[in-house]
Amino acid sequence: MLFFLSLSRPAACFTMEKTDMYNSSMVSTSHDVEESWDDEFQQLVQTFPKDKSFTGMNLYFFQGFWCPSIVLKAVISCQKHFQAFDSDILIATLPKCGTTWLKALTFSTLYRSQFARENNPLLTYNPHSLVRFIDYDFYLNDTCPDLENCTLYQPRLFSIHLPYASLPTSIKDSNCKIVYLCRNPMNTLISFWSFFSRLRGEGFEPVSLDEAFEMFCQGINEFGPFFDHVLGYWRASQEKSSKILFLQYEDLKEDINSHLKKLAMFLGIPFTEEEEKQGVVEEIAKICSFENMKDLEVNKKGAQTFGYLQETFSGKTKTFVIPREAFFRKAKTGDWSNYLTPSMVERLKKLIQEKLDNSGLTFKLFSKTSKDNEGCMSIGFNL
Ligand code: PAP
Repeated sequence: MLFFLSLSRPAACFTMEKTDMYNSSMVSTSHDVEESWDDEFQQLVQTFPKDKSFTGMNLYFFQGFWCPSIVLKAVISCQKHFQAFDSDILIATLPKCGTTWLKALTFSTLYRSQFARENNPLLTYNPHSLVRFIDYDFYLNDTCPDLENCTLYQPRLFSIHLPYASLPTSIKDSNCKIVYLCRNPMNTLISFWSFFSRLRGEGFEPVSLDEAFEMFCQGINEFGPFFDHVLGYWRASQEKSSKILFLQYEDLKEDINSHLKKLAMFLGIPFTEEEEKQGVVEEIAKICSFENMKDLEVNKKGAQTFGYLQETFSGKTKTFVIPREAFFRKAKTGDWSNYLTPSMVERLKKLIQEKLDNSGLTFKLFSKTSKDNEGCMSIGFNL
């Protein structure tokens, strides 16, 4: 805790300490959350189509995407109240596309001059403690939180799962920068399904892979449809390349060093010749690597709590608690080949071709680096 005692940002300090105090019995279910909604909100959501995700969570179709009930109110609040600064940096992802990794990489790159190299806070804190979600953290229990000094360092660095079209207007209209990371849909689905299967009984009741596959193809999953989310950011990044950096998990796995340089350049703080000579790029890549992060004490034990502020909607505090080790599974680029049947692959391949047609966007199904594919069945598919 020494590191945080030396900082004069009480809100962030509070966050870190609280995180370890929760346990998984505090997970809010969709049912709990919906019970806490007042009559006016209940009436409003009645107008939204409703379905259940393959994770077991209730979803509401809102502004063209499937919003998990646990964050629906937070999403509406942040759209109304969040004020972006021109200097803000926003990490945008669909769940299971590499959020944890991108948080680690962006935090380490953006703030590298603000802590000693050997004291990277990632060594003692999970990336989700260091970079908080706008939707899953700050607005979960507070309609209008004070976010002026809510991050440990400056400029402010946040994360969000919302599709581009539903971002708060001030994010789209300001000069703040967005780093978007996507992942091929086959790995996203398998990562998603495995994650929630692992959490069965801890507030989640996921379904079979067959059912999950069907729903994913229909676009019914958290913040989905998958392709709308990806294409929304892809098209925006084509129009505004200085505002949105569009990255793919598989590319990062193939060559992390060049992508770190690209990231630093985009953030306006390119690595200097001196830093490159000193091996700073390689050092950040190593600290943020899956192999390093999954073996850190902080990531092997305890639970990560989302939505930590104490003010509540209808007197209930919503929390969302995940065992930290669940964020680090296999991190392979071809793991889908161990799960999906040839007919599932064929169907998803067709869907990818149909959805990405004329967009200029392609997905890699396997990495060119054989190390990334170890343990994956090579069934020879590529797009
Ligand atoms: P979240 O939505 O729960 O935050 P997210 O971090 O987006 O999850 O994605 C998790 C995936 O990233 C996992 O992939 P897998 O299921 O295929 O294994 C996880 O293993 C992988 N991952 C986590 N940390 C890293 C890392 N440092 N480098 C590369 N991949 C990582």
